Amino acid sequence: MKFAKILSVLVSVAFVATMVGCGPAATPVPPTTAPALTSGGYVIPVAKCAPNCKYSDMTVGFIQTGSESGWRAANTSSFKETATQQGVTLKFYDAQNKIENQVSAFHQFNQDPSVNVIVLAALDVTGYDDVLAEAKANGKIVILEDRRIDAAPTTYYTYIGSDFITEGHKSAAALCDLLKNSAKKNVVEISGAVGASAAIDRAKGFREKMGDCGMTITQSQTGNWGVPESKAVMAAFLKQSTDIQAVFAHNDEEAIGAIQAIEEAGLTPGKDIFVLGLDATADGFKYLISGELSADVECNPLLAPQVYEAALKAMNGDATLPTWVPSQEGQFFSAQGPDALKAILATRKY
Ligand code: GYE
Repeated sequence: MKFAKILSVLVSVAFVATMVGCGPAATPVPPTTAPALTSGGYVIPVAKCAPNCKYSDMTVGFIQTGSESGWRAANTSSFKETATQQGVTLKFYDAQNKIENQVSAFHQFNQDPSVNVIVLAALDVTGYDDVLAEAKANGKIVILEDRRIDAAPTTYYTYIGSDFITEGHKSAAALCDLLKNSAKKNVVEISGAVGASAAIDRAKGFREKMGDCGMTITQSQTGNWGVPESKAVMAAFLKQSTDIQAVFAHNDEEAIGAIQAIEEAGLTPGKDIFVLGLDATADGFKYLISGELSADVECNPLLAPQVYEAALKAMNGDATLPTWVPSQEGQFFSAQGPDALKAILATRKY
């Protein structure tokens, strides 16, 4: 009898203890806010001002490639002008086409407490892993503009830029059409800077479609996005062989360099050799209108409004944006005629 009495006392003490709890009352744990995760698995470093952050709360560290082309100048103006219009604080860095400069600027911005968003126009598809990891550790929002990189989508909020492979496809289709009455279809390629996703993907896209009409790339070399270097490259191609029916140039400056070399060789661009460029800048239009350039595949440099809008979404913890926002682009042909092309040019900002 005595043992049963002791046991019942112990049981009741244990129950009371759990109800009342021996120790002091547990502090209520606030409900955990699930990290804002994009579809690419990127954990958004949501800003303190969320969900009501404004452009005036945004300080962007912008890492530009350099100033290698008309396209690049338009891209830079887009970021500077839109920042002023929106009231965004912009810290602009020109890497002068050196990747080591981009990496050190990225590190500087990671260490800069005033910077909450870092925007990168990547010179190369690799080489940023360390600074991307540092940005994550330092709570910096990272957005890629213009060019993609070979990095996991867990390392950046989104990429806003062109579908360069499709631009390559369009280029092949345009040259196929221009060469439809030509028995021979030998094409020389003046490619963009080695390592740049724009050059890699345009070349890939073109090669995916050139077989549609039996085109062959007989010579290929980089013109580093510039006129003088591309002129020298085209002159060397012509010295090697004049059995060339078309030029696939990765931007307008390279196309203009090729045109100059063709004319200096006593040949007529648009008649003896068809030249295609990419970007469709004002300079490109000038040569379309003269007929020296036969086709120009557009690449949109005016990306700043979309990039700042995406950055503000990220600051406010909005995880709905896809990991890639491709640009909408067209293409233009000298066959459209000078009047029509002049009318279009008059409506364009670059
Ligand atoms: O085609 C060229 C510039 O990345 C799309 O870079 C850009 C390219 C553009 O230098 O003109």
